[in-house]
Amino acid sequence: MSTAPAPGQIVAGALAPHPPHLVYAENPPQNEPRAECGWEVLRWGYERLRADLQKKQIDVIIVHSPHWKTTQGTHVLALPQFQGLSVDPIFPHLFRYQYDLRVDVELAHAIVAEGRAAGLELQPMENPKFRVDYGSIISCHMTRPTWDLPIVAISSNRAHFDFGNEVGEQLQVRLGEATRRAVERTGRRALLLASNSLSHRHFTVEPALPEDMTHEHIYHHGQYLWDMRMINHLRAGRSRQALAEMPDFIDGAISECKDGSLTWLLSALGFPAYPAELYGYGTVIGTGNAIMGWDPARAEAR
Ligand code: 2XP
Ligand code: FE2
Repeated sequence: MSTAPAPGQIVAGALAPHPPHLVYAENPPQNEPRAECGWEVLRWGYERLRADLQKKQIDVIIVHSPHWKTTQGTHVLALPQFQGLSVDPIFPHLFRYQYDLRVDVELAHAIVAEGRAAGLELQPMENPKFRVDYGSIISCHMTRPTWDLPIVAISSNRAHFDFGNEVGEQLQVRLGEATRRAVERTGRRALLLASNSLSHRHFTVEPALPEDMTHEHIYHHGQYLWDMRMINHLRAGRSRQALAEMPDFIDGAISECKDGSLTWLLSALGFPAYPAELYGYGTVIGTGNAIMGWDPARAEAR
């Protein structure tokens, strides 16, 4: 059944991690390297997420990425179009991707304005030569490979790193609220993506064939336990408990949540008390990746 949500709301949210390996293994025309296979369980998870999102009317995707790291507050893409070649600095043999994307500039400015009104430091990114980060590109590609929707990309500021996890978390909660207000004010039906992995300890040696799945496995039992703990909270609708444990999770699992994307998403969604859908969990070079979705309409129907 197709749903037609009223304008001015977040129609879905997803935890949409960005290992470049997933795009590599999909072999899309935009990416130069070719793969035989790999990380299927995660890629099938994305397939199921995409199928659920197809049932929704969505005007725009807002993505918050750990790999656009800004030190002077939060930046937001704010020109109508960006194009270029995105090369993963750690995995240039897996990800060399030609991107050409459209931005919802009005919504971008609304996020900047709402964030500033809440006392946050925000800047619109208006340099036409700016190279969009690979985290934003990969999460958007895996969620919506047709690129038929405009996006708004939001940077991760360095507050967790510079001032501590608690300060960083507070800022991301406020940024999430400001994002929600901007969506409501502009009348958009928005899909929000948090681009981060969960546990994040990497292998230090890559196999000769990157997609050789005989090498892929959980790196560390303690990190796995942390991932399961957070996933169980979110699947049970305990997002406030997940938030409460986030500073310890970040340290215990060396988590990419340290860049704030998941906290921003949970805050924008109003800290869901309804269950998240788990579409897939798997490791990529040992890091823990969960693909999860929040559907506010499903929660209302309960
Ligand atoms: O190192 C990172 O942050 C990456 N995005 C690449 C690799 C695997 C992630 O899970
Ligand atoms: Fe990453």
